[in-house]
Amino acid sequence: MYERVTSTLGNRPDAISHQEMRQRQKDFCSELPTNSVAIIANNPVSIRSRDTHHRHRFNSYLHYLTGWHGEEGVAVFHHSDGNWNCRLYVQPRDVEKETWTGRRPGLEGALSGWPVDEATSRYELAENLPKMLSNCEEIYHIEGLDASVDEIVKQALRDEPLDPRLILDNLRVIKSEREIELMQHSADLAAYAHIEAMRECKVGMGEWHMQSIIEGCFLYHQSEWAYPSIVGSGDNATILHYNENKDVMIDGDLVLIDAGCEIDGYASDITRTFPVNGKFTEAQKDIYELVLKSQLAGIEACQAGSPWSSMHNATSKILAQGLIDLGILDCTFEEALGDSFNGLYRQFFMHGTGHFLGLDVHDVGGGRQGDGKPERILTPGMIVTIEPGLYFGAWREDIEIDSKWAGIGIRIEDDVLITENGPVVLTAKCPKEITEIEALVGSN
Ligand SMILES: [Mn+2]
Repeated sequence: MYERVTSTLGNRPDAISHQEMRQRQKDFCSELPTNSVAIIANNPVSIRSRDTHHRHRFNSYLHYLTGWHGEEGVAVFHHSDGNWNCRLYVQPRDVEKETWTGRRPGLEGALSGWPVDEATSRYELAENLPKMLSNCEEIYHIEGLDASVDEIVKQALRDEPLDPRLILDNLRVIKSEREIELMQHSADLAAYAHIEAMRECKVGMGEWHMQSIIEGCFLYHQSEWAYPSIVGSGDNATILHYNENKDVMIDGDLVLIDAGCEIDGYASDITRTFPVNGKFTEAQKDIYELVLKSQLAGIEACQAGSPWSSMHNATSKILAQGLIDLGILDCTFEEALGDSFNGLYRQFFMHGTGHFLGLDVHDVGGGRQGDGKPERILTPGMIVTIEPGLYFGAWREDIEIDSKWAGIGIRIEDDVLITENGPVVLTAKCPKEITEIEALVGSN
């Protein structure tokens, strides 16, 4: 089943170059005041059971600036009068330990294999860092990642550390050409994984079978999930973050799959909803076509120069009007829509229209800027998701709906690149028209 995927997937683009990461370091450090230090720590390792750990995932900021992907690793940037220095603290070589836990690049390997100026033993951090911090003007640090670094910073500080994310998020929100290539590849692989799941889907299979097809496809292509895969059939599709994936899929139900993968850390994020038996009922079709119409309007709203809220405004108007037209809401359009976050239609569409996508699946950059900050203006190089949905959980006691809609949960999600020439759907290879889906589901 994977051969036809490989034949159409194409080669994986090269990872981000050292030159590009050096430019990121320069862009970051040039925003720091002179004689300041920025510490970028790694994500902690977390216990799964006794002496077994959850699979470690590098910190996205550390990876963005240095490409480092080991479990340990702390990057320390020192900026002074336009010059900057990047020192990476890593685990030194230790053959005895490496025999148990895997090979380490060590200091020499880190210096030659990563775009850093110096590599130092992790065990010297506790001695070096306090000296450095005592002589600098400003300290930038993300708290809560590495307890040992938190402690050093706390000892050295007079005030709260400054947050380097405020600078880095503005850099990360605009994707470079190489980043877009990597995200296109991530989108292609996720699209094909969804297609495989549709092809293999049969009444009586388990939600977990769909999950195994999708995640098997990721793994086969040296990728992995970017977030826990959601496979919800029937009423399970109306629970937004359902990921138990433990029920058998029943004739007549829909199944909602929200799954995406990572390529060099860059996420894709796709949702498709389709009938388990391959044929939409009239009621399912009514809701599906409404969600699709709203999603297409959301994508069309992804225009450079438009404010972030234009995407949600586009999807919500169509959903509110559509719910009235189907007789699900009995009220005026104004009552249905409200301010697009509090209208009556929110009973059935309770999440946002989309989010930024990048090294984090819910990527940094915050579209709806709060605390008096203006909202983001859509700019070429930004990548967002557009994912409206409608959910009529039969289990919900808080809503009154005709039984023909009960148990329908539909979301359609694509990844969209903002360009000067309008939106580019990176996940366009994943079918979403009713005729395409009906032809594909169970076809294998
Ligand atoms: Mn999403």
